[in-house]
Amino acid sequence: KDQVAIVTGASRGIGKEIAKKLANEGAKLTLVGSSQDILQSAKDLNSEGFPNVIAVQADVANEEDMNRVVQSTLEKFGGIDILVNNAGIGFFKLTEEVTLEDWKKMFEVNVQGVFLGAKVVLPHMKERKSGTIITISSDVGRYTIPNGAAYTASKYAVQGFSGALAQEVREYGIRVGTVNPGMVDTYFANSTQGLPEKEEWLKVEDIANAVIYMASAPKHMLIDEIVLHPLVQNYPI
Ligand code: NJP
Repeated sequence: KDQVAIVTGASRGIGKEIAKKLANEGAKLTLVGSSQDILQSAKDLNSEGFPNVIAVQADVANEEDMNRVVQSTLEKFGGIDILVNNAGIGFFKLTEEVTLEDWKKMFEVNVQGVFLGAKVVLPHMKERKSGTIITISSDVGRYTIPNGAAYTASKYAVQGFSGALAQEVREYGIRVGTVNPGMVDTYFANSTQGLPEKEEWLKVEDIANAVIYMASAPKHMLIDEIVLHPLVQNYPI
């Protein structure tokens, strides 16, 4: 309650639902997305009775943009308690069909974006000796899948980054964790949310609930990682 959260990738899918649940819990929010759709996400929440929600159109891979996100948040709400690094992209093809451009884009959004998100909020969290950084990574940050070498590599990088960062900032009272879902019904990888063939997949609410659980854990407790799957997914544990 009364916490200030930044949620990246809140235009649609998982991020939009995380924003809604955080708003319901009483958080003040800055929503981030690279397209103009992000403005609509904030308007939707404003009209649902949440005035303390703003949108900043920004590319998570762009340092100036992310500095602007922090500046706008501090100006509007006076602090930052929670960062949800959710923005991410995915494509699945044979490695020889992945162009260098594809590869760079994947790492820019999924890895550089997570690094920059953390980098821009850390000075404020350190000063206040408190904060929670939650990254939506993936189950493929823990095992590998065919046709997904680039995506898998990007999420392994995110796991490594988050784990090391968690140790680095523990002494400042800052908690860093990841939520690692399997297949979720969203717009991910050029899909559409609500398709009948994805009925048994995880729902955006499932991931948002995990984020709320992680963010609202008592201050002395760090939940390092939550892994969740649809029962229908064949997941090698
Ligand atoms: O995807 P989607 P999800 N800067 O496409 C934004 C992970 N995950 O909700 O930029 C800022 O519906 C984009 O907004 P816009 C996945 O890796 C998913 O499923 O305005 N924002 C939109 O709001 C990712 O990390 C599954 O177009 C940028 C959002 O990101 C996270 O879940 C499985 C951006 C994407 O919404 C959310 O993905 C899994 C940028 N440069 C992990 N580029 C799954 N769905 O099955 C994109 O294991 N966005």
